[in-house]
Amino acid sequence: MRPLVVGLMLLAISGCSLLKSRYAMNDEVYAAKYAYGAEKTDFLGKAKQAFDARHVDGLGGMYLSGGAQYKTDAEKPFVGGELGIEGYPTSWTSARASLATYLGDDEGYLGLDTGFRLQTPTRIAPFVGLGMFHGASRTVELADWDGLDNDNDGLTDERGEEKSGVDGWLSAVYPEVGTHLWVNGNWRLTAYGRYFVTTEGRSRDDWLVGLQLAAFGR
Ligand SMILES: [Ca+2]
Ligand SMILES: [Ca+2]
Repeated sequence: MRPLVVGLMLLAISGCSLLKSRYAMNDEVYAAKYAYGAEKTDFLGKAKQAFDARHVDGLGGMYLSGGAQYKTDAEKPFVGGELGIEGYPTSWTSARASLATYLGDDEGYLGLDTGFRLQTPTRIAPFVGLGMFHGASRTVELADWDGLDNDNDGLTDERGEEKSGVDGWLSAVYPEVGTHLWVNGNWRLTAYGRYFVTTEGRSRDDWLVGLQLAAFGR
């Protein structure tokens, strides 16, 4: 229920501000610059205030993001999620760091994801970036042969018994492409594609596409 309410609120907020040419008046820098809006007939002025996002210089915020690997075959795709922070040292660069997790069929990874992006200082902002993930891996495997009650259910080596363990490390680097949309002065929606190149070998390299929702402030 709560996600639905939040979603509807976001939709309402974005619906309102998407129709405004002075979309970012809730940001003090933008608001100061466009305190006096362009005249109704000043189409260039209107367009400028509708697309200008140079106010993002110096913003910092938090984000949630989630994505899934794009697979054409029947193999179960990786899904991933992040909770992180992102900041704009300049209006056209941003850097981010997050706690990230990636889950596969019988393995999972938890670690640190970092990256930076180059983007246009505009309301709709295409970007390119580079990121890295380093994390520990947890795998689940069959353990119906080792003489141990691995899952503590009182039965030893029952059919299908499994064990899990932190057994390794995954590192990945990825080029990233995507587009941001500034809903208003501090909410930003992002769609991205990342091409993961991991220490698991080239056969596991693949595109991961996802969405990111970020809230910024000064
Ligand atoms: Ca057992
Ligand atoms: Ca066992």
